[in-house]
Amino acid sequence: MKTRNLGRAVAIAALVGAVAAMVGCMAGTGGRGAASGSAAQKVYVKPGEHDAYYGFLSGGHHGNIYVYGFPSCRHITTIPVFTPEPAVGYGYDEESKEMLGGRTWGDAHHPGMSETNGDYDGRWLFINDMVGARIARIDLKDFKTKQIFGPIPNLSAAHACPFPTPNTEYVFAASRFAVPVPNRPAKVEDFATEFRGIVAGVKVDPKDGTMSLGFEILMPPFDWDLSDAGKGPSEGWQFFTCYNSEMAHDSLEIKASQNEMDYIAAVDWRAAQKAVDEGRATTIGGAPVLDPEKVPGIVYLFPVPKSPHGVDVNPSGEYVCASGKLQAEVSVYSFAKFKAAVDAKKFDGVVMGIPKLRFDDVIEAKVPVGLGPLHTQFDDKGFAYTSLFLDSQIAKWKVGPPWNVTDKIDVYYSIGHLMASEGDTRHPTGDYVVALDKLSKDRYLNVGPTHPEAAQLIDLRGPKMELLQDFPTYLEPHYAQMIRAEKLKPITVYPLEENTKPGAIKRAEDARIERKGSRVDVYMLAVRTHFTPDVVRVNEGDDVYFHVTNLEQDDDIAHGFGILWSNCNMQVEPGETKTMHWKAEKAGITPFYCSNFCSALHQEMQGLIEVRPKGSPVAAVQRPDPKQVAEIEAAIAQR
Ligand code: K7E
Ligand code: CUA
Repeated sequence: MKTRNLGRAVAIAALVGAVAAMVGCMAGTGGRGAASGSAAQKVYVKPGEHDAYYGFLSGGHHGNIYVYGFPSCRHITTIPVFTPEPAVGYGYDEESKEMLGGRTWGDAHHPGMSETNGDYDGRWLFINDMVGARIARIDLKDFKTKQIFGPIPNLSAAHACPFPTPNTEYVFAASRFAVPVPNRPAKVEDFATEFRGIVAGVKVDPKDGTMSLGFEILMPPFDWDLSDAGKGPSEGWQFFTCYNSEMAHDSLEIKASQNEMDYIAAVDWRAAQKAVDEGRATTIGGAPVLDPEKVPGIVYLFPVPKSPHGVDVNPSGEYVCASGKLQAEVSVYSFAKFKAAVDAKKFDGVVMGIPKLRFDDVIEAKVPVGLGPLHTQFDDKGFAYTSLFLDSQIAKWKVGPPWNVTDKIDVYYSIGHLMASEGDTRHPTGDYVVALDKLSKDRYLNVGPTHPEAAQLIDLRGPKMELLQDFPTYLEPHYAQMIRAEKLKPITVYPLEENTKPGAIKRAEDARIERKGSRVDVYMLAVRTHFTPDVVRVNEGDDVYFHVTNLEQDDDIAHGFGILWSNCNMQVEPGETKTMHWKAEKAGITPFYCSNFCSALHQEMQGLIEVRPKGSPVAAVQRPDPKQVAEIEAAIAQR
């Protein structure tokens, strides 16, 4: 026994030693590969405390936005944008249903924060629906989608989108798939002659963010891929990468990889808008379209090796960085050289009316980052971070001589975009980068063949990048934006006095049911713990519109409104009014209830719709029982 115990003690001591050595070793190398103890502390945000950053991750073909807190990597909320969301009733109530226009999906790739002087100003978040060529604006005052602009005419999908300009004058969209413009019957074999690409400049109203079409430019039928806005010296220019300059219409994975060089298009958006304002555009599909053959000086091309994907302008605005997917380098272009060549008219031919510059006249440096470079972000110390899809790594490199790679870190696995804290602004904060990995494989508990997407938080503050945390996301973030939390000041209730919705009521005595023909409008109040009216009488065949006002002015007291045996459900937030249409299909009784837990008597917050046989006699206006109204008013006054 004794010997055995001794043996065990020795074994335990050895184990403790080994663990200590391991921890020491990990700390010494910055805990790479696996998060160290210090990494755990760096992501720990105490219960009740808040994160330092908001992160907005696009939901990809889920069509929405995921909101995370960093450094904790906690999922805080999801903002429905292009896809209906039944819990809050987005796409179910009349207003949001109209905004979605009958579409039930979108493919959201690139969130773009509004900017002032090249820095995030925290007003709006724009996001593209790639497949639908639409752009949505989310108001960061209440984290709600307020406008969906599009489908933008003549555009076949918008991937290079929206990438706002430094003062949010414009967001952009460029067609991913070329089609005939205007779209008409055509043979796919005539791709090179009949098909066209489009770059669209979408104006943003500086006061309220409303989007409207500024201009479109007819482009060669290449696949326009990504974009970024010039800033500082390059402000006023918007850069777009493309692939398939071969103009193949089939077997793209082979045929679109033939050319040594594809292109970046540089658009002078002020010149383009001026040309439209001077009446030099042709109207196609209702849009003012500029043809570079007829309107010179609005767009130029310069070559980029090997099917580029991302294009990113560095914080100073001096360099335009593009990554050929099939190349092991980032190509860094000098904006000054580009501008000098344009001013000297030093062109190397013309592509469909667009002057082309020589590669050697614009290139500044080639940085050997590694295999499969896709996207680049920046910090506050003059370094860039490029995602490497094939190597499953991030490469850190010096922006400026000697243009060398100074660090690399493994990511798990197959990284697409990456997002640095305010990393695409004039003043990145240099704290974190999030790797948005395409494959998670073995990183999480197995949930069957559909794995979650993998995101990873990496600390940029030390000399070496340090992996801090893995966190899974639902399908499928592409790009993201990370903004310092103090820049956002969202409201917590809608002030009742500002609620001017036509269906709004603010006193129980205004609750009523009005009928015009077979249209019935129910003006309903929701307040803990009652709907007024809670008995609604209608006739079979009526179209009933419930205008529900939540009278609460307390944080986090939302009421739900769900109708049995229907698709009708919505959440009404404090001070808000929403309208839900319900068809009285069948005579009988249909209950409705508050679907959002709101109070101790939440379960009692319910009511009945009495559907009478067709043609039953009904009053033009019904009001709830005055005694009930008095009780509700008394309860409201007591709060
Ligand atoms: Cu996934 Cu920007 Cu659509 Cu790159 S995109 S990875
Ligand atoms: Cu109101 Cu639950």
